[in-house]
Amino acid sequence: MKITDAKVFVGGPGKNYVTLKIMTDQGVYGLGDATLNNRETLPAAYLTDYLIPAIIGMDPRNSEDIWQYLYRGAYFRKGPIAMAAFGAIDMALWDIKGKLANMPLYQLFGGKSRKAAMVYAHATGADLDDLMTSIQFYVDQGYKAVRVQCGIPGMPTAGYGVSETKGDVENYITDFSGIKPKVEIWDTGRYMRYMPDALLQIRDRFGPDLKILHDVHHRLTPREAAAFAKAVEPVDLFWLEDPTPAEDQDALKMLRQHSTVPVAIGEVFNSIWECNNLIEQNLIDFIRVSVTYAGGITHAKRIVDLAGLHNVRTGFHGAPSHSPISMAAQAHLNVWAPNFGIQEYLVLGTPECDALFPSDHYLENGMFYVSDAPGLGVEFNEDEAAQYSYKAGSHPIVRLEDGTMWDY
Ligand code: GCO
Ligand code: MG
Repeated sequence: MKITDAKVFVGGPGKNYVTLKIMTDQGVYGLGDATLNNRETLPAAYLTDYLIPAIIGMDPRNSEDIWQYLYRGAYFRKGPIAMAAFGAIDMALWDIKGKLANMPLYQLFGGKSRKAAMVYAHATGADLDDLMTSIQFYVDQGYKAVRVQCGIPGMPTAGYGVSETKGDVENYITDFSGIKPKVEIWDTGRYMRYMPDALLQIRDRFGPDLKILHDVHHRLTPREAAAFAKAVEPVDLFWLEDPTPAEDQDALKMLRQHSTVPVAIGEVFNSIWECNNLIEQNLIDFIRVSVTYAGGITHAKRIVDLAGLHNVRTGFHGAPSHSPISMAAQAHLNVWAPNFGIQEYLVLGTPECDALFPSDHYLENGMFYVSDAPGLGVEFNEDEAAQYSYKAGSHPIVRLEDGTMWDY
């Protein structure tokens, strides 16, 4: 069996999904996602210029060897661009394998460990009142877990995950349009003084059962993160996400010494070599990599297994930038993984997105049910894809009030 050709498509409804389709001499094809949010053209070029020509003629069933070929063969390896490109190929090869076996991928991993995967939604509010409305909106739909972000009084701009506009509380997504980044202004003091009590009010309003998550988006120093974690302890958070920029991994020790708040990190990681110390030293509770940025199913599964040895659970990244293809790959891992924790999931189920990526995966009462179709269980409609093309966009950048650059 041989890979005969592969194509890359960039575009989608409101998103630049980078979709890879690998064809074989037996008519079976596989799909992969290489969407690297706001740098989408780069993994697409990596695939088209370097990787696709190299894999043509290979046996697609040898997904492990092909992964090693891509990774070890690159010499200058790792990094989100390369790993997203490797990841798309890897997903597509697993998709082919599942179709050949006539089995959904979770069966190839070891079958189902649970009937469905708990997901969390993004609640947001320009202020706390607004946020309460947003949380209620998701609770009413049966969600068991909600990430909560709200505007901070006196903060010069809205803050991470928060709309400037009051009432914009359902499926709010940061505006990434335009190639020149917008500037947001951040004030740590105001955030630290306001947010712990706001979180407590949320707990009081919604009771003990709701799983409450909060994302700091890398904005605190190690000492501030430790103080914040200590302050939010009575809230009983499901997790505190990205309290610090995680390059300085030893910094997490300070947080651990002061608090037992569960910590989730890893959405910007792309290899097991960024996760292993945090996992092995029990500095985190949830690992947040995604199959897209972390080299596909082959590599992400390795991270999941390492995490399992140390009682670290999964909490795969599921920002709207991930296409239904990688979300499907994660859905298969989620029903299998013995150490599954939770899945981030934003309902983008617009008719346009469903038409581009038809599938039988579905969400009900805050639980994600995986399709039993062979492989990933997602289709890609090329006729639909023809109407979309790349649209330039960028993450906002963050500065302090005096102009100092900060982490987005
Ligand atoms: C999350 C993340 C995202 C990122 C986005 C950047 O927890 O979902 O923080 O919202 O900001 O993926 O591209
Ligand atoms: Mg995050």
